[in-house]
Amino acid sequence: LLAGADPHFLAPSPQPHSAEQHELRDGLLDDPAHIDPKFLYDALGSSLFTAITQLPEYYPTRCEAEIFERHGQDIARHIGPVQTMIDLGAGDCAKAERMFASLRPRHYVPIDISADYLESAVRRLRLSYPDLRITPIGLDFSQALALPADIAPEQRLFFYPGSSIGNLDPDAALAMLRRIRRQCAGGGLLVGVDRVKPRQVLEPAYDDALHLTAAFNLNLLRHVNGVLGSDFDVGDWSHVALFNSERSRIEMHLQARHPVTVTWPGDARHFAAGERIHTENSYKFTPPAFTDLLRRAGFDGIEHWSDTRGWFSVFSARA
Ligand code: AVI
Repeated sequence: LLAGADPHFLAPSPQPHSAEQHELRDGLLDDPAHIDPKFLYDALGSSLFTAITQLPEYYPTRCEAEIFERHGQDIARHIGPVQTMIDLGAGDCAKAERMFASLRPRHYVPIDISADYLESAVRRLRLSYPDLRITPIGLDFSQALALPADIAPEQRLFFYPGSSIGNLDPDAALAMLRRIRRQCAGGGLLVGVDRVKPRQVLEPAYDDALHLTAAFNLNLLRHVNGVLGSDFDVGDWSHVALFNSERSRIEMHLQARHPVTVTWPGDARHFAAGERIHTENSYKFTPPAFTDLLRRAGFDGIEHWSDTRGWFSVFSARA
């Protein structure tokens, strides 16, 4: 009866209500706990990732740039004329920009979950390429791939660089490639893929001397606090990156430095010292394994190019 006078009565429900909150809650209560790597990419996380790509230890970006530089014309010949280039996970748009000279797209559609970060990159691009039509889309394309209907599928070249496909588990990677193929029948896909190599090269790329990757991983907890209303303290956790050779993937985890209880509206979870939250996988492929994945997704006309050390490959395929 006195509900109107109780300041707590109309407080938001303590149960998680958004889809993201549900997803986070389920992952945190799972055993072992996990958080989807998309939570790495708030505005600060996206900036940290851009910084990571400049680290001496993080070879993928430089290897891929070398491939585009040395084989750009060959790649463009394989693809043929490009009307619309759809950039999946565009970030700062720098990778696509490197291909503009050889691919000469008329329309560029960068898609990224971090819409603010994308907007500032697009503002810069518009100044440098006044004749290029640019349609930025802020979207979590891991969920759905809705594109403007006025772009005919055969005019679509999907650009999926940086080995981001490697951040999906095998089933999800296959599903994503199938979804892309359905969206570009008669068009194509240009995709960057990181290759299997010795642990001595792989692990420092994900655990660098400047600890930027540690900051990138830990920042996910601050992002999660904002979304879920949890009370993660970054100081309670340390960054772990290791190569799981059986599953051909780098794994990133956050490991409790001491016993920690994390709470959020409606729930709590206790973590013992040393207990981990799995935050990311980054799969590494051999060229035959990735060719096979593309074929299973329905692509053909598959060709690939590699850097001089054979650490990274770029695949072109027809849908
Ligand atoms: C975006 N993605 C391809 C990066 C990778 O290498 O898996 C993300 C990353 N995680 C740690 N460092 C970089």
